[in-house]
Amino acid sequence: MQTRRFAALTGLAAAGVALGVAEVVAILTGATTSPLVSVGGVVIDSVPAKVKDFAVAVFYTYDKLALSVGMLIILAIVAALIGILAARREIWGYLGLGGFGVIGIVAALSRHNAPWYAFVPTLVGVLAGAGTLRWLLTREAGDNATPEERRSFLRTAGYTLVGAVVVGFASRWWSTRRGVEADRASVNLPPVAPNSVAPLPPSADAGLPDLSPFVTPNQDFYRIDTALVVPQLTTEDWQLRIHGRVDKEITISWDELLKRPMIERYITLACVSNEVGGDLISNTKWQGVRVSDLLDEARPQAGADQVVSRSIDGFTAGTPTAVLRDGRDAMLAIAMNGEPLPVEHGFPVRMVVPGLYGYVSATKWLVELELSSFADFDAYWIKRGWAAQGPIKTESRIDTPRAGANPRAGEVTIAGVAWAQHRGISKVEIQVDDGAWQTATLLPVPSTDTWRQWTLQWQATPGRHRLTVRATDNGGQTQTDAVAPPDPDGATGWHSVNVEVR
Ligand SMILES: Nc1nc2c(c(=O)[nH]1)N[C@H]1C(S)=C(S)[C@@H](COP(=O)(O)O)O[C@H]1N2
Ligand SMILES: [Mo]
Repeated sequence: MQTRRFAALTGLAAAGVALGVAEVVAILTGATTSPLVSVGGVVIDSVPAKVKDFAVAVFYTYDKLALSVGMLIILAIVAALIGILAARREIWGYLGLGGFGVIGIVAALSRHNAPWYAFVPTLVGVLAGAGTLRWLLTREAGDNATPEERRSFLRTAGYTLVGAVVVGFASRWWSTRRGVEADRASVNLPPVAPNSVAPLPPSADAGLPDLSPFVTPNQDFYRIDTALVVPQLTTEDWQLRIHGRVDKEITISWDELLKRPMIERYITLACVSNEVGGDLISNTKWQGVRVSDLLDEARPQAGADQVVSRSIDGFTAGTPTAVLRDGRDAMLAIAMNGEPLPVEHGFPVRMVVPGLYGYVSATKWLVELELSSFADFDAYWIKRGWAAQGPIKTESRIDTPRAGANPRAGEVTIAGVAWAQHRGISKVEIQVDDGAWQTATLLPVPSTDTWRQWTLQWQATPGRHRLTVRATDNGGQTQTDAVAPPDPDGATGWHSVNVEVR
């Protein structure tokens, strides 16, 4: 029994060294070639959409953290088994490590834009792991080992394992902080022309506790993406290629992008996965360059009805060319709230299109715009069954009082947000229990491209009450009460909260 535990520890230490060394080599040769990151990426891209919805539902946006932890647990179990097998017959240990290696190498080489040397980190890691296995097997304390020999082995193997894990995590952390964060800190945002500065009506925000602020602070902005580790793209390495069905292919660098006329706009971004009443929606002041200016230069050809925006990590979104050229402020954004884009929100450049869900428009770590057609190409989520067209649906949410709150009887402020990006909100109504719909007060907005706060004073009477909200957009469409799930093109229904007035 004791012996078996030692054997398991040997396996763990060997696998730990393999992965730790692979991490270090990957950081030196290009961080995405790491076996852990590439296998995780393959898993994310191949899990069925339903499983992913489930993961997001259970782990919220920590789904990728959950995946990493799950992968490490599975790896640890397999590594321990390899150690136990290796104690029986050494060759089994090397075969096991080799099997790991093959999976890591195939995954690394299959990733988008993988360099030819993507196999190197895994290969070096597996060799280091095999060496560690050999070395520990010779020291592994057998059944007739003395207590001192056992302790000595435990120390050696334990330190090896802990050392490998620490080195692996430290190098990953170091590469993130040093490279792209330093680059981001050194960005000087160019000024925005005075007539392009977004106006913000001073009273756009009621400033109520529990009511989502009109402008979401960057650190609170919702985050959704398929990236297991955030792509590390510096401004120096960044370039955008506009190609495909265009008369003139264009490639621009970061410096060239910054020389272009800059606009600033408040635009509310929403995720198609947002449930009724959910919080996968945020609003910020974006700074960037108009997409239409760049498209005009590239001159899309007839029939190129889809612009495929592609991220450095291979993610794609498909946006109607017509929408990008219809005069709305679709932008290549470089800043949120006056700061360079946070790395997890797409540094250095992402796309933002007023009125469309993120999955068909808001590509982060953007490096390509390819003119194509909807008939010819399905973007990332379309291949997985979501709708090719993703206009944001008219929706509204009650932020205060919160569900389950116990306000005092008397005057209670009901407040929340409503959105119908690019159409605008014209009316919000509240229903208490089965009463008549009451019209809420709408706060001013800078444009039709943002959400809109609303408030209503309610004379609350003691007891349980259900509050329901519905919005109407400027096109006269009232939010439907028909309940639909997010899949395939956005959830619908009315948001209700139950409260008990004291
Ligand atoms: N590169 C990349 N860009 C992406 C995604 C992604 O997975 N990868 N997800 C999209 C989706 S589904 C949404 S809702 C928005 C979310 O942007 P945020 O994380 O800045 O809120 O990014 C979009 N851009
Ligand atoms: Mo999304």
